[in-house]
Amino acid sequence: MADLPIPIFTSLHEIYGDANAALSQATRWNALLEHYQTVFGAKATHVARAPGRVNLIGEHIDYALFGVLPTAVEPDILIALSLSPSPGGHITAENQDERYERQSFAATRSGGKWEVGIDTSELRWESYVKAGYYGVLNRYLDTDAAAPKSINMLVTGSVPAGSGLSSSAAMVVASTLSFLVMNGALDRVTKGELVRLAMENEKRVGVNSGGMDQAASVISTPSAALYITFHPRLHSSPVQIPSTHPGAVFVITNSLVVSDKALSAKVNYNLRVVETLVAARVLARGLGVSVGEGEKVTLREVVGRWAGEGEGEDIGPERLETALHMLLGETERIFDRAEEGITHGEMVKASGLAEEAFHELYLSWVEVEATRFRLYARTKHVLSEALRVLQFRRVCLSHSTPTSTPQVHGEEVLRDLGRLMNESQESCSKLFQCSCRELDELTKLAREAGAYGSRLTGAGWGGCAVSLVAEPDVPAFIERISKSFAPYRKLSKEQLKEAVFATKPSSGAGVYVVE
Ligand code: NG1
Ligand code: MG
Repeated sequence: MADLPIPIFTSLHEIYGDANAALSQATRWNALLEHYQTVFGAKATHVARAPGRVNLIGEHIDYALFGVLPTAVEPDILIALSLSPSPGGHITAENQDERYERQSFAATRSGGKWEVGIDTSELRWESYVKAGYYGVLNRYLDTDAAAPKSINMLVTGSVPAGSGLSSSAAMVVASTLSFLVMNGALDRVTKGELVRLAMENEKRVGVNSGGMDQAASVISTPSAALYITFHPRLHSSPVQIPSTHPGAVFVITNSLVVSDKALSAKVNYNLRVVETLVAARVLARGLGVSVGEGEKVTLREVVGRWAGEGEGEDIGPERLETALHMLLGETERIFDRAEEGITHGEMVKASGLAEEAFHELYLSWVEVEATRFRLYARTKHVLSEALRVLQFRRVCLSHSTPTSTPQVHGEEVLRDLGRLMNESQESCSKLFQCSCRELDELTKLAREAGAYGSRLTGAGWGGCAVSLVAEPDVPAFIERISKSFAPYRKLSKEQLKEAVFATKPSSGAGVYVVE
């Protein structure tokens, strides 16, 4: 799937998967195109679209290179575009959301590179646009070439920011696509390359994320979720959610706590990235798996090497599952299990590296802030969560055709999937500490409202939960949760619809050509 070209869309039906969804989106698209003409006095020629995603299971394990199971959702970022007649590679970016001011900028050449002036000291909306620009300029345009094209852009988004539905990745993917298409470079890029480019681009805004969001936003199709693996290279395969009886639906509920991941990265996201990387080295040491002195090995690689995986090889889901089962026991022996975590000094010692080498490898490229490091708990989460992804996938695959699922088993399948989701929430909350009070409460209330399973989705520390609900129960579920979760009681009907909604998988990113 990663080798495919970027789709060029000519109808909304192709994008949203069915006629009803296309119809309900058409108003928004038309409003965007009309607004574009009012703002820029010319018609948009293209619209770059990138969807948000919901991760069904597999949280905070993509940067440890374990497989995850997300699907793109209908909410998306749209960027209407046309070339501007002004010379000099001038970009004007306007956002339909009035909180975000109009921005103008141009690329400059310095030391054989293009620069666009991304300000990472604060979270600015245009940084995501600039991040896309930076990557396209430096990868696809020669520094000695004539100036890049001048472009007018109008952005609109229906992915709530800071909600764990990956608005940031959708922004970066959409902006990367915009600059590719307007500079005539779209046909030089495959889906896989767009994922890699968008990953690099997003890192420029300050979060050392894995590749799940960009891959889900780019590679998804309306027909299935994706099992995405990153080791030894990016790979994805569709996973059909079982067509049980009753049918299953994933419902998103927003905790309404906004998590400013980029701003608090040094005490949460980036700290977890460092903790899991150091944990991989400690685990390798305890298992007698060899790791190069300056190698930033990941947990997935350590597990693979321990299980006899060759260089560039993938042992596959079955052998990986067995290895994870066995290793979960080993962690008790290898790690210091102190509840409160270990100190910096103890962590360096456990790594087997000298202080200076440790600093260079794990701390010199990232800013983190902590007095204690919980390597044991983080490892336990990552390995058990990786195992749950494989189990979730296995349940789906063994019930993927209606004929292979006798109707009486429908409930059992949903119970199995739900249980894995609940265990994931428990692990995120207790071991990885990426939940928050509101998400713990919301997922508990979701189960009480009839969900088979409920868990936070995305980075956590706020944002959304995803719940597995039997299709006929969805209206009753929404009704109950809107009464029981206190913050929902003060929302208007419209606001509630944005905070709680059933998701449909949608197609991945692409460019719509305005006729
Ligand atoms: P969110 O917070 O939804 O953007 C982040 C990371 C993912 C992944 C998840 C946790 C970014 C762009 N994405 O997702 O790569 O690590 O957290 O599973 O930061
Ligand atoms: Mg994000």
